[in-house]
Amino acid sequence: KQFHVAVVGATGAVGQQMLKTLEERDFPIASLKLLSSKRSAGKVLTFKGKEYTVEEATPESFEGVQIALFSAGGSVSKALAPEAVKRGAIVVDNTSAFRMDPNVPLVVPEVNESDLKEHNGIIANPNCSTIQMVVALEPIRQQYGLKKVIVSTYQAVSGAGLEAIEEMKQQTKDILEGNEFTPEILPVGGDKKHYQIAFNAVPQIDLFQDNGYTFEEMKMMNETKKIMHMADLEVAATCVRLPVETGHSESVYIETEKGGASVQELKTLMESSPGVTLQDDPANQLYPLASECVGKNDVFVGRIRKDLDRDNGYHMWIVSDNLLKGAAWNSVQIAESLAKLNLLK
Ligand code: 11C
Repeated sequence: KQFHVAVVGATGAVGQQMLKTLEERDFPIASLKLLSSKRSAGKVLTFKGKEYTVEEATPESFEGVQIALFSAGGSVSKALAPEAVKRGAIVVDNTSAFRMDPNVPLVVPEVNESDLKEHNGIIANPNCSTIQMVVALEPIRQQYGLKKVIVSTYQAVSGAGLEAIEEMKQQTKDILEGNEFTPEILPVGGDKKHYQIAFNAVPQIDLFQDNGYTFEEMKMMNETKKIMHMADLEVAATCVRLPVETGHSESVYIETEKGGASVQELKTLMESSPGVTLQDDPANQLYPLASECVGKNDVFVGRIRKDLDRDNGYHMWIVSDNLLKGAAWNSVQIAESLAKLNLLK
């Protein structure tokens, strides 16, 4: 069976990875529409050796589309996802527009694939930093129970789009050459101030909320509870941007319900967990690195240690390509699950 597919935001950092992933996975495509905002319409992109002209996304674009992968920003999703659904498409939305809507499943296939059955047309793809964390934590939850999660992130600039990558590269060059420069995009395009990202670490991703957390931090906390069906999970996040092009890293501390698991038991569990590659051999300096995860679909886990004070406390380092498992691959994986579960009409 083949499907009529649309990619919305095809020219963006995630959109480009979506096309690459659909191609690599050989997703069964009967027809493909590449859509974007007015600004990027007219660009020509290649898919499986064939050229496609990107069209401006309008409500009518979705006539005859069965599955639409959206990654063109929250406002585009809010305006057009319901229009796509009205025309019979199932939407996999990679923005935060619908994630916390109780009528919208928020899905990471390794964790809660069966939530797809409850969909009402829109399925939300979680935030990149949330996805890689829950892939590693779900097997631990299943085996030992999970009480508490404290995460600090070390996030790549590609999470903020192609312009942010460009800004980091240009700033690095300007600093090395001794040129003046004015930060214009990071930490957040829409905020009042902008800071240097090159040779820096910036503890702000997305806008601050009234409670002192940023929206990125709130996404990690709220989405984790929703995906894992654990409204009572204690979870706190601190999200930091680093001058890394691609690959988010996370230092994660957890407390399990049942204490007593050895580090070796957790390593063995990670080795057999779907979507996880264990890279953990301190004696040989083996641990996950952002530079090594780029272009790979898995979540890489290492540095697993027992907390020295708490028998049910563990520390680990979780790394993944934020544009792949964090975005494009998870979206395409959802599309594959929908096809497998016979949910695509
Ligand atoms: C970042 N996590 O790294 C963000 C990007 O809600 O899908 C993804 C934003 C989102 O900047």
